[in-house]
Amino acid sequence: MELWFTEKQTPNVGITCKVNKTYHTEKTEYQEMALIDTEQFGRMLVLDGTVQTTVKDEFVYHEMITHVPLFTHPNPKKVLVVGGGDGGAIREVLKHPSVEKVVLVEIDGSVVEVSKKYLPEISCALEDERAEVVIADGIQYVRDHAGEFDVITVDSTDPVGPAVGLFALDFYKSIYDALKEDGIFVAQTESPFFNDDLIKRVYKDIASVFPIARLYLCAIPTYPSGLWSFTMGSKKHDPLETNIADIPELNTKYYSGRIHHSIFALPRFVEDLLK
Ligand code: AG3
Repeated sequence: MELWFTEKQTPNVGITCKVNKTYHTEKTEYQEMALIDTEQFGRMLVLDGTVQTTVKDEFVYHEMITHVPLFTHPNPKKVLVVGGGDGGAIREVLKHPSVEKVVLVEIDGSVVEVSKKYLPEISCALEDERAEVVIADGIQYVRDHAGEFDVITVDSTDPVGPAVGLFALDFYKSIYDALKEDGIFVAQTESPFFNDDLIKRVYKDIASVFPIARLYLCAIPTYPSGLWSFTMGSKKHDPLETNIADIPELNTKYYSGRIHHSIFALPRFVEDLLK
């Protein structure tokens, strides 16, 4: 018998994947979680019915949420990842030799445990000695750590349920305060096709808090519409001024020095959202 999983990305569109095996399902304190093996994308983490990451395409998201801010900053030493309990962002952050410490603050300890068990290629760096995993509310953690970080990335779920507060103006203000004087912040900000109102609002809020606000795009096949956005707020360093000749080759599959500038060239309809 064939089994298929569908994420209803909007009330009218879905992505459907053939399932080879269900490794784990759980109702955690915060959400419903499933870890399945799909024929097309390999093992997949699903939270509240939405695809979080898959073994086949996770590299795009995790490289792009980390290397863009980390190479915009001249010397990132202390990094915070809010959310991202699968550890993929941490793995990429730790490719930077300048990084002395990366803190992961994830609200749902079960996501970390299941990722360690079933997604070793994504979660491997959670055990690194430069990584600290804190199971706590990211909003409170950020409030309690003023002036500490060079880079903060917000690797959240969609802006529903536990993640709503991670897309709020007040949160961006406390992120600003948690950064050092030349700190940089990036958040995942959904699809310009399906979440245009959110992108408009978030960009406006981030631009009201940070002197430099930039949005960039990449292609992620398992996320709604396949075109995904990240929004950066920076106190001092502009990613458009990064000297890309200085960017070394890391072991990456999507990010490169060439792409560091090109991702900020936006399609007209996305440019219009930022006006
Ligand atoms: N966090 C962003 C997932 C958003 C996907 N949305 C959806 N499928 N509706 C990904 C976590 C990876 N570390």
